[in-house]
Amino acid sequence: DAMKKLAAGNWKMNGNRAALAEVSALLSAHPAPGCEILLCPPTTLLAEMAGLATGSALLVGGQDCHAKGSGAHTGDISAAMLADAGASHVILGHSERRADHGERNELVRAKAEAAIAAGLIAVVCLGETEAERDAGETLAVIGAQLDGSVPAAATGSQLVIAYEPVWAIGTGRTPTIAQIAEVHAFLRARLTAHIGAEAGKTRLLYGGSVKPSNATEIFAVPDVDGALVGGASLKAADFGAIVAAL
Ligand code: G2H
Repeated sequence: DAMKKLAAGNWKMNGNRAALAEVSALLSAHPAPGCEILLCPPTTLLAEMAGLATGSALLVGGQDCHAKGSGAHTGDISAAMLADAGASHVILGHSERRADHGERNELVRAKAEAAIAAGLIAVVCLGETEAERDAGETLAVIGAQLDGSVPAAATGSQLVIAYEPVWAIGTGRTPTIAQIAEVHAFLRARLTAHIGAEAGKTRLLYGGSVKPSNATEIFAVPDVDGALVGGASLKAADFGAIVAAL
């Protein structure tokens, strides 16, 4: 597997300009040859973080974008604006956006199309709730999310897919290794049905309570090409340890 693994940090609605010191610490401690590191800060910090990351292995991304390129959409940010601020990626369809803002698959797909058109890599998130897992619906739910959220015309490297079981986000609970393996193998096959052999170039990330103590065993799972990390990406020591486990 020649694909570079990816450790992606999602700061969510956390961090201020003082927190950029964590980025400086990360850059000096972990040059990370052979893998990619991505941090997705709040939009207020994006341009300054991108400046710090210039010339390093660190990539910077947004946490959401609008489906349209510009216009009368107060408070929204376009994919082109993220790219202009130095972003290479944008997280889309995170379960917190789906829950807090009612984002449905069709909107996530439209945003992913806009992101790709602006030259960004779309990090599309999906995952089942606890009730859906308990009902045995996990693969049906995430299959439908993938079918609805992923642009049909994407190439493999324009996409990253993040599997984030909703019940594992910020809870300290994670699926078993076998459960992660089952879902990631399913996602690779389902993505192949959409975009063919290109799916072999798409990084499939696991997300949900990834931390230094569980990163090594999660990264060893077949078809896990990295992680989307929330809470543990806020501190350079923790995120650096996860990067080192790639
Ligand atoms: C899942 C993840 C990052 P955490 O949302 O997107 O967050 O690692 O805090 O569970």
